[in-house]
Amino acid sequence: MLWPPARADADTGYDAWLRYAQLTPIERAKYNALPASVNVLGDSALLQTSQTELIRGVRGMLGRTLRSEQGPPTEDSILLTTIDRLRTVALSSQAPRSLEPGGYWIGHAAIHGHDCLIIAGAGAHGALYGTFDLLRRIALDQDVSRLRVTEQPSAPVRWVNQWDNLDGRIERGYGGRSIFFDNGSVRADLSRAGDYARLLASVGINGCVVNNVNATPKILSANFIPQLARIADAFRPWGVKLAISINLATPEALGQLDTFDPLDPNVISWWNQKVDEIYRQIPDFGGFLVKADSEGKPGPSRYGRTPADAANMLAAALKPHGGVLLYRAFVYNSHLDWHDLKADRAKAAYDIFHPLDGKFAGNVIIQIKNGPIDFQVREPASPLFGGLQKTNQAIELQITQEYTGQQRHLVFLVPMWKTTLDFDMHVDGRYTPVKDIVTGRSFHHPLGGFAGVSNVGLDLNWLGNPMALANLYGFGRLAWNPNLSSAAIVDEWTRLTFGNDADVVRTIDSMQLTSWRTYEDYTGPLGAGTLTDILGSHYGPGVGSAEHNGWGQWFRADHLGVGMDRTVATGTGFIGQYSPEVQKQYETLQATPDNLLLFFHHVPYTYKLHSGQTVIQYIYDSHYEGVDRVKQYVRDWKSLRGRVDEQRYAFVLGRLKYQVGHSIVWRDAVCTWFYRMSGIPDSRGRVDHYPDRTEAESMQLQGYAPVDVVPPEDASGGKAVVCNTAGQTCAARFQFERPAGWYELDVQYFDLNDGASTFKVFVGKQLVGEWIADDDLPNWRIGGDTSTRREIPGLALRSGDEIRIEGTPNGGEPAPFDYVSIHKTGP
Ligand code: GCW
Repeated sequence: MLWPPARADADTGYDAWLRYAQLTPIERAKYNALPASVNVLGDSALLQTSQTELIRGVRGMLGRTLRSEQGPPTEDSILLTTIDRLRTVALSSQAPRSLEPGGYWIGHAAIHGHDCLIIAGAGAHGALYGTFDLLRRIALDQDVSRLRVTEQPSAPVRWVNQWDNLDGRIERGYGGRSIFFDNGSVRADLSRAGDYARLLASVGINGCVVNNVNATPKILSANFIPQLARIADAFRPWGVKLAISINLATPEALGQLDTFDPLDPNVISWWNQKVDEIYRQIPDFGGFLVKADSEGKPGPSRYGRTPADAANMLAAALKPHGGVLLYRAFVYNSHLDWHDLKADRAKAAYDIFHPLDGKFAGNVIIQIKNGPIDFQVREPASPLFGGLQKTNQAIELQITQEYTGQQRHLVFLVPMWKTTLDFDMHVDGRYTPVKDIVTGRSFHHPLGGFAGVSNVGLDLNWLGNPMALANLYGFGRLAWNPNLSSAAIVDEWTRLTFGNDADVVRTIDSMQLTSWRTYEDYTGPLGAGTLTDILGSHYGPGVGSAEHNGWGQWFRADHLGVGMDRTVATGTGFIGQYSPEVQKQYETLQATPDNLLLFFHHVPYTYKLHSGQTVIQYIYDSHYEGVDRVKQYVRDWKSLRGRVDEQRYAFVLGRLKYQVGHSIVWRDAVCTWFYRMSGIPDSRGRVDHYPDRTEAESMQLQGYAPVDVVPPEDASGGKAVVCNTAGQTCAARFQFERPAGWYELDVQYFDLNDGASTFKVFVGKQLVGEWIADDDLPNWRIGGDTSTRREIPGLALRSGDEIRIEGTPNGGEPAPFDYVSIHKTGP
């Protein structure tokens, strides 16, 4: 008998980890004893959602359509209900009596003599989460015949934040335009919002802040609230609450008052009325998120008031309706004095919020970024987690890969998040890992949890890369249970996303699990931070951009040494914000782990790491190793050809090949920069020495002209060539003078986002490569953001061959390129 193939040949990635792809016949047989009907007992809409989802999933995976029934079962059945209702039909079931909201029990019991598989939630939310749990187990090919599961979420707040602007753009979004807003209004078609809520609910996420923390007052105008209510309607069937970011100056900015002082009675009553207006239209509204006194946003400091004054005023308005107020601790002075060796941005959150501990209302939650700076590739845990014992907290994690490759680079962030969540703050000498603090366990707070900046967009695959969905999935799973391991989370995700083929699972799991370290290796060594252009896109290399300005992302490199001295003894004193036990881990060079060395200490380049290597040689070596690992990802991925649907296979392969090229750009920029700064050569002779390269500026140019690239380390030799002769094709040629053999020829060119130049490569008269530079990288300038590699493998070259690159400009893009690299691939 012929079975339909287990995988479709094309998968856009839209269904993410909820594909419900048909299982193999052997896998399916495992579920033969599953009941034929599914009963709903209870009247919540979420139970109906659960039933529809269960039918959808079972039909997809097992090819059977369960009978949809209401009320107590009249045959063997799957029963969807709440624990309270379950007691009315099955007194003897083993469902626990008390569970946290969102918790559930899955087990078997006889009801009126019928054998039932029961999913009973603490409330209807729990039944929905339990339904997704059962479906996940089936997709993972697990035995469900004797299931007995009790699960409950780690914390009540499991929210995502979207940084969507009302015009439809998303700040730091890399998956297309907003699914909520367009052109100043909420979209007419909100089907994507509903599908997003389904994805979120499937991993237990129960709230979504839909607009940018850099919030416009307009979101609260009278004609906008009904529009928000439509988004809430799209979320509601999935138990996801709508919340919004607000601008503290709104009462003034909307023109209704002449102040926004949080202690002014008119301001207080303005907010009370506004909140009432919202709840009249959105009864299950979640609450507000506030960014104030941060990066130019208005805040209570304008009136000499504190964050507690502002937060409590808003919280009081929300309280009668059950809403919460999330106030971000990302408050700092972005005009610090670089010359002041004691100045330290990392200290800001603790300095501002720790003195206010105990002053915040019960429905206020302080939302704290995992690290004290800003979503860098590696940071220590924010000391503020240990600095607020009487205040509810939530950890803010960034799913969207702002500083970690913007979804073009493969970076699975769960291991990074776990590093923070598992970090013991040793508050009062007790075991107090960050995960126990934010979930409220350590200091006995009922409120708190997780906020993930997700920034999905209209791209069919949501985040711009199907592999990046592992981060959204992982965020949800960790928020549910921060004790899950990275390996367990990624293994679930891979199986749900690509199926259970053992080679596929092993390969993708291992790529994902090593990817953060790989990215760190070629972008931000030893805790120096992501060495990107911090003044621009935060994407490509821009090593020096963090220094000599007020933003405070300094790593203080000079010709002798590198690193921020944050010690109590001689530095900024930041380390003093931690408990004594943690101070001991960071205050001395001996105790500090290598991977955070430059975050905490200033050391000479010749300083020896625990590994025995010098700092400078580590910088060089790690960058070369990082690139080698990305090259290996390409080979690993290629081994999956035919085992993953062609559409996602080709897409991911394209991204990984791009990553190889861009990791080389990163490697060369960082190594060259530190070589120039330190004057210490690479002991292995690689840095600033590229025997395979021919620089464009040294070729015979026809129409092309050399230009200096800024910063110079972002291009090989500091220069590129551009074709500025309008409407014409330019050329650059050189002679190949190496022994005959098989070679790969790589062209390093710049793909600017304001044009689509055409490139052609000839060997003698023969055209061997041709492409259009039409990618949409985040810059219109020649530099580290736009430098891109084109590989032309399998060329039989002979000494004396003329190699010619032809470039035809388009739009604002002058067909720029950097160099040609040719390396031997065969005899
Ligand atoms: O990481 C920085 C980002 C800003 C962002 C800010 C914040 C929304 O570069 O784009 O603004 O953090 O978290 O408020």
